[in-house]
Amino acid sequence: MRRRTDTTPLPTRLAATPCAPLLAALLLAVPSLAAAQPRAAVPASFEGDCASLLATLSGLPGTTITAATTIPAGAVMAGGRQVDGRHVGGEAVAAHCRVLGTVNERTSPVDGRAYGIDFEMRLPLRWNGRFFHQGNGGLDGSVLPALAEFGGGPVTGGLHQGFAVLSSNAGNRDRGEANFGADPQARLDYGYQAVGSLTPVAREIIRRVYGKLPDRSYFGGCSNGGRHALVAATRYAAWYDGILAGAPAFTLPMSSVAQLWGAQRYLSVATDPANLGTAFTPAERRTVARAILNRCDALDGAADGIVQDTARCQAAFDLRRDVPSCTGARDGSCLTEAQKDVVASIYAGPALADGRRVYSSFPYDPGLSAANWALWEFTLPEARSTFSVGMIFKAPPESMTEFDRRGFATRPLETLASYPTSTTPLYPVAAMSFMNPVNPTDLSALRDRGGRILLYHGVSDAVFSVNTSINWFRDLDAAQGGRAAEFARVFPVPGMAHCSAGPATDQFDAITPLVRWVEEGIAPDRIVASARGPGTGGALNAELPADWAPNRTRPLCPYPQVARFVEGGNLEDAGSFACR
Ligand SMILES: [Ca+2]
Repeated sequence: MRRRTDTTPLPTRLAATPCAPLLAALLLAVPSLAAAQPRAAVPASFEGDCASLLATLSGLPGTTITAATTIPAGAVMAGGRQVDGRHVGGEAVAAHCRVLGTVNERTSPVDGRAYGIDFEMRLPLRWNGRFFHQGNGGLDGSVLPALAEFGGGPVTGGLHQGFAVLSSNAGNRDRGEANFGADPQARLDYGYQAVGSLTPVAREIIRRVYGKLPDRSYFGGCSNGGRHALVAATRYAAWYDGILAGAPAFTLPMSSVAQLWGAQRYLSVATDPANLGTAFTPAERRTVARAILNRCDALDGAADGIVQDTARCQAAFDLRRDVPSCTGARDGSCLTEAQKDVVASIYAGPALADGRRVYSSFPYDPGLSAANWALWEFTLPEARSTFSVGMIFKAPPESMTEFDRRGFATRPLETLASYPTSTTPLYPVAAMSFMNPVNPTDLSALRDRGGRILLYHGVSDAVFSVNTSINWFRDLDAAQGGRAAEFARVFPVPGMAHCSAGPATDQFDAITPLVRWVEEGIAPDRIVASARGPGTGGALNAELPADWAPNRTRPLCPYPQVARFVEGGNLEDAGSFACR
């Protein structure tokens, strides 16, 4: 039975709390670290007028609510796709209230600009009793719609499933630019403190709107959003029960340094220095992808254009041996020895002269043919990593004019790799501290309260290596005496690029299996993913091989298991594959 909700503003101590520096009173409302048993959320509803929430939510400490509006059923769609600016297909998301607000509005004493943790919450009228904190990507800086959607063509979303969903700008308003790095507090907010400031506000909003705190709370995102989720798992475990981390950006500052180093390497073989993509052209990448498939495709029992057994493939494939070496001019069918050196070194990952690794290796996988792979290798190092390394991950920051788009080309790796640990009196916390999960192999607080953590990661992710997720799991498993899978699992997505795309089955619902794990104790042994081919209704993936069924399905398997073909089955159907 749905619970009728009292929407009267609660005359709690909160209403009397002055706008103290953030929310000491709310912080006291952290739930206890008890009850490790699975427990399901109980739905409730909001039956008032969304506009009334302006009054209901007044007086939240440190918080300004700026709007509360009704979003009618169908105004937002889950799934489907855009055609000529019109949404086609998908399912209508139910009516909900959209609340906009800001926490910690302030003026920076350093750069004089206005900062605030802007957020929106989407609150379903028929609520499933759960909170979903949506981590956004890149450098944050804008409030993306709080839909909690995942995968290349979302098949559902947290809002569509009835969650109350929160999204924020993580404390800066630079819309993906890095100028906020001048402000020390904005750095910390981007790293983790925006989550710490917003979570108690969101919980209190839920309590006032529905009359109770969320029964279960989830945090999910991909890329930097996956990093936010992992950071929450270590810093704010008391507030979250389920963590969904897609392509989580472990050691993001060092990943950005690795991107700059990789760009330097590509520059050495680029035929046009103004276009790094000429170092390794689309035709050349397809040649390498074919060579990988030749060696590795059948290792999983199915010659189907997907390399499921990534680990065995690394032993089976040899770039120097298996890719033809050019004997004349480069024509796309071969690589020069210099190109092979560059590509092999980038896959191996950067290391300092004394052998210390700066960033992880990457596995060979045919997904390097994807446009998204090239975007991260050739475009974003200059277009983003220069700015983020200089302005956010270095102390003191360097302005973009000083650290220009070619500034990266002349700085040695040793210099670049020293930035993320640098500090000054004005910037006393190093990027490697404020960006990373705290001791990511100690998740005992999350584990002990029955929390669960689910990672997914594209095997051809060119910026955040899937190996970082696998290495994390192996370290966690060692720390947990081989029992990490009881509360943490990693699902590699073969062929998938960064968060989506590539020759892959890249649409899936990872929220439902996580909820079932947290609330029913049923661990996810496989997640069925599907392709986005022509006619399947979702956003079209133009990079699918023509010989794949448009609606091909595959199981995503928890590492170290691999999807293996069962003799006699239909090659296009997930049911023909076993995780083992
Ligand atoms: Ca295969």
